[in-house]
Amino acid sequence: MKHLPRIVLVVITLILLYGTALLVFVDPNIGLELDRHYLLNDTLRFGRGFLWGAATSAYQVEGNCTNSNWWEFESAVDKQGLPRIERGQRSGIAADHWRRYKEDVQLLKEMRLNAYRFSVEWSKIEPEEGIFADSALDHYERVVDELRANGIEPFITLHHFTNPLWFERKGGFERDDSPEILARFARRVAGRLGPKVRFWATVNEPNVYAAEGYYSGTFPPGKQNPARAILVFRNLLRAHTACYLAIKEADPEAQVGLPISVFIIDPAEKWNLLDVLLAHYLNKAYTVSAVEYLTTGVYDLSLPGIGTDHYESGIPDAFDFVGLNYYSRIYCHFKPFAEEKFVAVAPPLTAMQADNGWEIYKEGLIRALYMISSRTGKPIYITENGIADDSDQKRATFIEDHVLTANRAIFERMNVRGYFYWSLMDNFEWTHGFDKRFGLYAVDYATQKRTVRQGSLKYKEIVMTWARRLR
Ligand code: IFM
Repeated sequence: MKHLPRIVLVVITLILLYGTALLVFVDPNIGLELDRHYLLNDTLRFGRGFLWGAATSAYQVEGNCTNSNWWEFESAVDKQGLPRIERGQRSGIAADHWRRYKEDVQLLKEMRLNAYRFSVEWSKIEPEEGIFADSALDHYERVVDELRANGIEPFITLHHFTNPLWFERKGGFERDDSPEILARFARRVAGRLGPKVRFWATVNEPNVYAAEGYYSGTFPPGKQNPARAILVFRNLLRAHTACYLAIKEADPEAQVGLPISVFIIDPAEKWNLLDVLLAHYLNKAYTVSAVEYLTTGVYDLSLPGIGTDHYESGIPDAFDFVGLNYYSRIYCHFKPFAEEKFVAVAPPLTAMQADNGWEIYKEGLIRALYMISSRTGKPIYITENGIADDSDQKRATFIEDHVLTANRAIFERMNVRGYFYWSLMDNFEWTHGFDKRFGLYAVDYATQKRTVRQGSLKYKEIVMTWARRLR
């Protein structure tokens, strides 16, 4: 009995410590809710130069990227002997965008968009190391000319997940000299297209590339090696800086940035300190580290129990904008006694979901914008945001909610300069093959006919309202 007061004191102290740790590590915006009716009644604040666009990537739409590591990966099997791509699908001619780009530029125009984000396929431009195919560069110049002739701003991604086979075979981004190898390519492309192209995205989603290719092993080269994932992430960030310098050398006026994928990572149980700490560390490693690298030139990654890395480029501030690819959030749960120390938990059954199981969570967009804006203060382009929705029941609301959330972010003084819907048309969604339908336009792969989805017309309506207000 006489020890009771001390025990009570200890318990109270522990509760206070637990509560303080929760408060320190939990994202204060975790419970944020934006009322839809409130967003709908808000004034549109997108400025005159706002870029309204749609995005694609070369491998996913062009077809015949036969010289790429993904082409080879498509015919490989995993450790269980299962095909790497669902149902063993192959990208083949994809959406035949290589041949149909003129028709596709008209799709952008029809949607009243003023920008197009697309990537150039490295394996077509540099099919052998150091040998550049002028015919491929001619092709991309024609695409740029076609866009310009139709009043559409080209926004080029240099590297969107795929590598030429020669580069993959010699070690890809595990190599110390990989940033310079990509920069040589950047120099060549910017030297050719530079005068006609103002916006450049260097390396698409370095965090996804590293995690999928080297942690989960679902992307090529299919490795499951956390230390390699951390190294590859570092080299991709270094590659960004090297490409930034190469492009600026070709055209000092160019606007060069890095598109980062931000999945909001929330704790599966808000009161579980282990989940909260895990979410904190995962967000920091997966996205915040890339944003901080941009501003400071320092790559500091620390995932307790998985790995750490520290690298200083000595070149801070090598970016003009940040690209934000935002789709959804995931919940994480810490499992101290399991072999796999943490797992992603499915969203609550009540949550609206896309066809690929991603929770529809518009508030995550403003949380991601805030995370970037508070750390960089630089312009942000939403370089991807979209939904896999074959039945087209959710697309219109998804687009409206996310665009109006971006509008809200502008009201809150975040420097949002553009919005690109992913994607212009249905395409090869990596390991899902053609099954997931993100497109503003549906593609019938038997005929390659494009048909506008009704839900996409909401996007057109928003852009037209914006244009009318500026008049
Ligand atoms: O299709 C991809 C794209 O290549 C990169 N960002 C996410 C999209 C949807 O999964």
